[in-house]
Amino acid sequence: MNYTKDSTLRQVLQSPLGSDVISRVLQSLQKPLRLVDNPVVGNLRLRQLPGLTRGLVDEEFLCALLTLLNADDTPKISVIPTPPAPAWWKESVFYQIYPRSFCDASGDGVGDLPGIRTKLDYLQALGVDVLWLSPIYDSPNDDMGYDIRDYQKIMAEFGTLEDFDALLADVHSRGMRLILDLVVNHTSDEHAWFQSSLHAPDGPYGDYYLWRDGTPDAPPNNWDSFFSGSAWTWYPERGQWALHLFSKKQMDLNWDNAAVRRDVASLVCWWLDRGVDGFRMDVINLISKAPGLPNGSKLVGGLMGITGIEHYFYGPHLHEYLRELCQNSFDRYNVVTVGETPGIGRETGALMTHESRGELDMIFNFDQLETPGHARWDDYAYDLRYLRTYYTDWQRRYPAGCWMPLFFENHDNPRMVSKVRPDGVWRTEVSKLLLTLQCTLRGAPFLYQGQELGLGNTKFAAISEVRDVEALNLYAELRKTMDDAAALAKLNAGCRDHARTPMPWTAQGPGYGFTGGTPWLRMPDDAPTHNAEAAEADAASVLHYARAVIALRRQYREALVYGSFTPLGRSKDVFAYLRAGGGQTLLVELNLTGTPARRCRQVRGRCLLANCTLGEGRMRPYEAAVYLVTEAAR
Ligand code: TEU
Repeated sequence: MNYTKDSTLRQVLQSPLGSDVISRVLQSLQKPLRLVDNPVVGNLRLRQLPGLTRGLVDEEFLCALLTLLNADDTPKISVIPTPPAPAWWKESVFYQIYPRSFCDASGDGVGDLPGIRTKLDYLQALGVDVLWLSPIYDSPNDDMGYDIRDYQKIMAEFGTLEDFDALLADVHSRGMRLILDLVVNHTSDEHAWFQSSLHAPDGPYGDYYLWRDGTPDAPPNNWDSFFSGSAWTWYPERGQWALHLFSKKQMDLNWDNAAVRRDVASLVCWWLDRGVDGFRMDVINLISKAPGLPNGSKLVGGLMGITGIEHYFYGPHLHEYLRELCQNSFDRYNVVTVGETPGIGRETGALMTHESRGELDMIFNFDQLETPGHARWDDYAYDLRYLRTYYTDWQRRYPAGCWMPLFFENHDNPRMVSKVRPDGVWRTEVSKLLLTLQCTLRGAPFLYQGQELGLGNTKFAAISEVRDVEALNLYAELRKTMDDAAALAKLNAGCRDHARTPMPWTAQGPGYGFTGGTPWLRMPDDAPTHNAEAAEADAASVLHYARAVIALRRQYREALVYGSFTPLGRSKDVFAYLRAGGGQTLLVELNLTGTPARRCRQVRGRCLLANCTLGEGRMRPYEAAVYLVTEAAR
């Protein structure tokens, strides 16, 4: 189909990309998705939007949208409700480790690979199947390892390749698996490829990065860095600009260069030959940039918080490059791939992961991490009722040949319990409710280190306590227009260091079992009360509940992994659904509010697990329970 300004919104919705873009615009404007089902709205032509939105949707946006729509004519994946094909990674519970903050065996205050090895009993007892390590490769740590200097060397603070091999062998001996974090949209500026590209423009690596001509006072376009400022740095040595979507030391690779794609496939195979069970692939949807690197639309920049993203979040060669990489590496091994894909929605995510596509196995969508109209840096109380809308939509409309990760935390986001209850009340119940959701919806649960302890945010009292380059750059920007206290308050709302404070293993300060030295980042405020030792001793702890709900998922695998999903009830406060398979039906009932709520009376069952003492009356605040359905309600 050729889209033009005379195309109607209904026609645009037929495009996977168009559907995702319209969903995101509506979500940002806090309008219901069903708005487009209105025939009047559906018949609106694109050319009418600037007038109807008083210029909010501008001509620049329409041009960018039409370019995107006409660049990818792939039809939507049909949602035929067939049973999912079995796969080991669909049955697995994943656990993300941020190695820098997990366990320090050497005593230098930085977590390391031998330290992880000392905690494998703990992880096996938790019941997780696959460990995902955030980057462990040699790095100057400008972005804590997401700026790789040598893909085939272990970061000195973390240990050696021999330490890695020993860890992997130990993980495998326990019947567990391990995946690494693949960061190949960019490398460190200290990587040999970049140094060669910079100093030998006519050499073999001269075209490995995105270099553009210009003058030192005018970057090639208006693209922002995710980490504040321009996405361009001028290099007098080469007399050109180089692109970095992230920090100034994270240089974007030129994926249009076949030699880059060949070298990436080769380093992937090097790790797969070493026995690694797959990869989480950092910002992998950003690898294909629009030809000419055109200026970004002000509207998109406002909606997405970053100017230029429409020209690379779903680029013209993305599917082609993913398919090529899979054919030249992953497809030759029995491994799992999960793409980290900021900006990718349900329909474009299906095109990147459906089993018929020969691309990735899963992608992370991040729309559940903030409620509509909010961004990570906003200081607000997250309303859990949004999850009923979000997951009902995804569970019913994500095609059967796709599989969604189920997560609420990672190393880039504040702790979810603190977003839901900034006051800290009901923290244990909310932690258990979120774990119940993750382990009873259809998809792959991804727990993040410390979530099983119910860890919350840490209040950073001064910028000197913060380590994250994103936060430090943002603080410098904020201080141009606000005082230190206001800038810190903004930082404390969304800082990634909330999730990077080291794991507390015991109640003994100052290292709390994480280190015998001085931790590289301050320990969490929760360390004295929410540590693994205290959790082990408390039968009502989040840790014991996490073990139980993971075990439940394994016990009722036919229903909770591969089974059907049927939402129940109409109350917005209660998320109730059935999971049925293998002759078993389970009811999951969650009160998403801090006030009592009416129960779902449609089915009865025997309670298998609950996050509180169940009563006969209304549901308690944040009550979560799983029942084995014995009979339909009369
Ligand atoms: O994050 C990219 C990404 O998804 C961003 O939106 C992310 O949330 C970040 O906070 C920027 O706003 C990945 C990694 O998870 C992150 O740790 C790295 O800093 C980034 O890529 C660059 O490698």
